[in-house]
Amino acid sequence: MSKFLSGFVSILGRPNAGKSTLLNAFVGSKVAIVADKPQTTRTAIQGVLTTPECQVVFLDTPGILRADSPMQKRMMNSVRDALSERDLLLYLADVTLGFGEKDRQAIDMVRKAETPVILVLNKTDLLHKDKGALLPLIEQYRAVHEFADYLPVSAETGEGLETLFEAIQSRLPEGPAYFPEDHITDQPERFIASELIRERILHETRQEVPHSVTVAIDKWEQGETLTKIYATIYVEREGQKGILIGVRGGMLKQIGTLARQEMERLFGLRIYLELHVKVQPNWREKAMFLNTLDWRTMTGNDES
Ligand SMILES: Nc1nc2c(ncn2[C@@H]2O[C@H](COP(=O)(O)OP(=O)(O)OP(=O)(O)O)[C@@H](O)[C@H]2O)c(=O)[nH]1
Ligand SMILES: [Mg+2]
Repeated sequence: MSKFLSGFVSILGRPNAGKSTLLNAFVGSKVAIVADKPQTTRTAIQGVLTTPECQVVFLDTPGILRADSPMQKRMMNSVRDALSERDLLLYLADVTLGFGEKDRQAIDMVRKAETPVILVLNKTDLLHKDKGALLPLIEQYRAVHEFADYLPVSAETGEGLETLFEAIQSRLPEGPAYFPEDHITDQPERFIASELIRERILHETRQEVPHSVTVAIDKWEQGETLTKIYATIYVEREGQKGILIGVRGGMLKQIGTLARQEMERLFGLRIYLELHVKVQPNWREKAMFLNTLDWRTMTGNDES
């Protein structure tokens, strides 16, 4: 009988490359929020995939960038943490974008880990030409680092994911299942709820608003038939508060309804969701608010 395999695999890349989409596709459930805007993921997100032969503990990470703000520094710290003691790294590249200096810098950070890296060429569904068109891009990546493999995929349509998974599995060491087979993430529902609210905001707003938002769950009351969740959305300026509330409260209502429906579907609970918006100038520079970015440092008034 062949031995059970298990390992830790981090998903890295520039912002918006499709890292969280790939994590969700492998896990088969939404564990990380996704948006068509860079800097969606702000902390490391675990997603676990268990098959009869193996268990892969994936870690999705924030997109690699030059950190200018205290918030971005925290994000890059979680990228650095995700580079150590891994069995394998996946570096996602968006094939619709050319290779540039920022890619070189991001790969520089990743290769310092001295761990094998698979180059995952994502969004191939957007290529009009055949995959041969990827060869020059692959050569540019190969020139900066000798990757363990070069695999085209579409995290969105699923094309190529089976081959990628086989490549991952073939590089896993023998090991135990670290989690029960139905475990898909270590994030508490409370944090997922705040992320789902933020995801709705990312989808409904544009320009600087998405980056100026953080969400805190103030209270979580688990009833017999109804769970009541009270959350505050923090923004940096009055104008952003106005945008989020919308005409006669329409925008906030829309965000609340869609976030609640998604929570009900994911958690299998009936939910009452109450949202408030508060202005907190420069929250991105304040430790207390930066703690809301990650459930590991998040605090609240009660336990979920
Ligand atoms: N067409 C297409 N779109 C994709 C694919 N993968 C991801 N996307 C889209 O790309 C955008 C970014 O996806 P995310 O998964 O949030 O990207 P990310 O790398 O996690 O981004 P950050 O968390 O901001 O670093 C979203 O609009 C996704 O729907 C793909 O294979 N094909
Ligand atoms: Mg992401």
